[in-house]
Amino acid sequence: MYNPRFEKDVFKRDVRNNVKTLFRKEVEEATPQQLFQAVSYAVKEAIIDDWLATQKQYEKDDPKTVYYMSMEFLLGRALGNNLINMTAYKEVKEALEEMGIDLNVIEDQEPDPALGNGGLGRLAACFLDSLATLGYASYGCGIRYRYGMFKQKIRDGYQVEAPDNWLKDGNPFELRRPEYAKEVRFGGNIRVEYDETGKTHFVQENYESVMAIPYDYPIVGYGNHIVNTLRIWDAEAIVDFQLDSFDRGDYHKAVEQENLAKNIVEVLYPNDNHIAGKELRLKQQYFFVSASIQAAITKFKKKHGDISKLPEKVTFQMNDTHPTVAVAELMRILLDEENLGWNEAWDITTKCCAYTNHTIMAEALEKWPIDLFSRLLPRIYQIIQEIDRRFVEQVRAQYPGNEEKVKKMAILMDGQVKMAHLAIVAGYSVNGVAKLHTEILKNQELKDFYQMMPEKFNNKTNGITQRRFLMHANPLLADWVTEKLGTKEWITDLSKMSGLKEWLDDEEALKEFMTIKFKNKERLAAYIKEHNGVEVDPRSIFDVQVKRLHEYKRQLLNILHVMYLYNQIKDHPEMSFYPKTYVFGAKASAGYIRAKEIIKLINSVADVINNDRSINGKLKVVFIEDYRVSNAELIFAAADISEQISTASKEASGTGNMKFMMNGAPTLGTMDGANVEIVDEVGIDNAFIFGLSADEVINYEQNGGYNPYDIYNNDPDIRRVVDQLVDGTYANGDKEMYRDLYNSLLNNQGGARADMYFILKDFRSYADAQARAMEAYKDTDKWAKMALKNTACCGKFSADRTIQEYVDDIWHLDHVVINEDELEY
Ligand code: AZC
Repeated sequence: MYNPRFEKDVFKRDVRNNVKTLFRKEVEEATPQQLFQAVSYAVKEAIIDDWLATQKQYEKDDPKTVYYMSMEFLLGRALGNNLINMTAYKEVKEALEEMGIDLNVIEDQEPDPALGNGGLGRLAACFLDSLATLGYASYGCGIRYRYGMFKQKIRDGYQVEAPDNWLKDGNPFELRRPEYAKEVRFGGNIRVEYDETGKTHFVQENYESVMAIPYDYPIVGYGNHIVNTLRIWDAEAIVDFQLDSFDRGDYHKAVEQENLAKNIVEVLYPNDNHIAGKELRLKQQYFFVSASIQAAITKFKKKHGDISKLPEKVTFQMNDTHPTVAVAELMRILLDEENLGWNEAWDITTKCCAYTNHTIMAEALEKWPIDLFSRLLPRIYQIIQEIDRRFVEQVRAQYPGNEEKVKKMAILMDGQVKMAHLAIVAGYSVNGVAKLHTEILKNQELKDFYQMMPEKFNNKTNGITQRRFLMHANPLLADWVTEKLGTKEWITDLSKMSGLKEWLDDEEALKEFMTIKFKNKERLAAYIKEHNGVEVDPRSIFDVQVKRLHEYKRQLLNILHVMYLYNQIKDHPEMSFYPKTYVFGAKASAGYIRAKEIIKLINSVADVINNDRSINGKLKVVFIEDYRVSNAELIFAAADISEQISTASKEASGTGNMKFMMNGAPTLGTMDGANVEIVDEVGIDNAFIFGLSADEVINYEQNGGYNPYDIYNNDPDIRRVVDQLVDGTYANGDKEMYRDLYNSLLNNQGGARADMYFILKDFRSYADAQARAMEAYKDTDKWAKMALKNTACCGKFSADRTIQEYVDDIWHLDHVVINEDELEY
């Protein structure tokens, strides 16, 4: 792909100029951060050309557009990724080298835009990348949080949260677009008016409002000149600081509006798979949803006029239930502003909205107290009441006399607004994110809805973008793949990776593959040395679990097993043991106490083991501070083993599992989420599978669980590690520090079953899988083959494949092409 701005001399001149105009300095005097800014603005100029060209093309082709509505976009750094997708990475790297600048150092100056928690937010970012790369018109719609995901510090083994002031040096890639601002209203009351024709009008009065100001963020497609837009909204007060309003005593109101605006976009809620249930969160939801839908309708009407045609040109995908108020907001606009009748409005809405479910964890299902909801969103609540009334009528018609059904399925029930029910009732598509997950939705969690409207349900197994997680994260492997395949096609068609299977029996190729892994392990070891002060041996097995900290993900199982291994090594110093480095990375949501105890335990175990000279460095444990997209890229590339050990049925899909696989790390995991499909692709012999199946787990759950004492009493090794939680071994003699973890494994506590995530139940089987993995690693050739097989079989897990399925089955978007010859640079 050609862009004249990346010609070396032009680019170098631009960087020099930027350093001058931005900082009044010469390149030689500029700080790395200033150079990052200067380079980014030079790249942005190139992007803007394509951004304009894309808008022009869309204007001409008038393609159907998807609005991907999400509270979270976990983008990760932009500079490197933009260069890759502009196919200019290598040229720019060289140009900068000629100026004495190291691109890697410059990239490290960029703060991670961490506008998301974990899987759901990162998936949204991958999807935008794929949409642009495949040439589909799309907007990401979200919130421009002033503070993204907190920065994690580890102090004395404990997690400490620090604010993430990611915007403090400015954000070179974004564009503020005040001309597209929209007003969003909260609270007040609804007055009913009748006009001369007798038509009813609903007028919101005594409300508070804020101005939503969009910031546009370019989403660069790979090598196709397409640049889509992520539109994230900032809030500003609507204050007319006119003296007369002070006189009228409105000063107070002005200050309130100022505060409302400031609070709404202040911070991302750091909960993953868990709701906080705070009023401010609902405000955030309605704020960005209302602004985004208003903007979409304005845009549509400017071109089309006839609102009934909306479903032909627009579709709203709701990323989990967080943006589900979209349904009612669209109804509000159609009813109150476009003056459509209910049936017409409903017909349009139910052809425009679709819903993705990302979890079956009960604590993540959004339900809002009706009093809070109706106070904050009075008109929206009225509309939901009417949707609910009509839906309940339908349920009664279909299941006469079955009030149980009504209770289970109503949107408004027990004083709550059930957002998932709203999404399913109004959506034309409901999808899960991996085969197993979708089956569980259909047969367990959403069974009643599936029975009533089976046609809505479908599966879209998640994927990841190879542009970031292979090309950018692992340039050595990316180049090797291109060389071995003899083509770069894999960059936009990951199924091409299967061509690597030809090299599975080629000793030379396997050696090269493992040498690359080794270099990546050295790179990570250097990072660990710098950030943790711990020396790890790149020749040891890097066994990695990085993801949000959650009990269902079972980091506790992993660390208990490390404690068990340590006991074994101490008891049998002579036993054959391949040196292992266990790497953890995880943020706990700030209020999740047990998750924080697990972090502390991991660090305590690390402390004891890493400082025990008697084991000769056979075992190391590292907790990587502040796990985030940028260091994840280093970690995936360096992993030997991918730990995906959630309690079966709990992890909807997982996407980290795919990133490891792509980078040649076999999965050690349960048959959960997308692990099942990974095993399908790579073959059961190229993974280490253990533990209860989803059916078994569900079966236990439906029958009151199991008794962990049966295991504790009969397995001395397990009993020993569990007891070590309360004998002071890892707490300087303090027997209480981990008492809660101990109790969680053995005793029922209030509503929670003992060992509700089946850690002890799966322990033996996990230890076996660990032992099998170690045995396999000892056979270097066999291991190399297994690792390469994983990379070769990752084709299915590209987000490009996922997005194409969304397009074919749900969105029906039109493919857009930009003809390079027609570009006027
Ligand atoms: C996550 C799921 O836990 C994870 O399994 C999945 O891969 C990911 O979504 C993307 O689909 N869910 C969340 O991050 N959060 C919520 C509320 O589900």
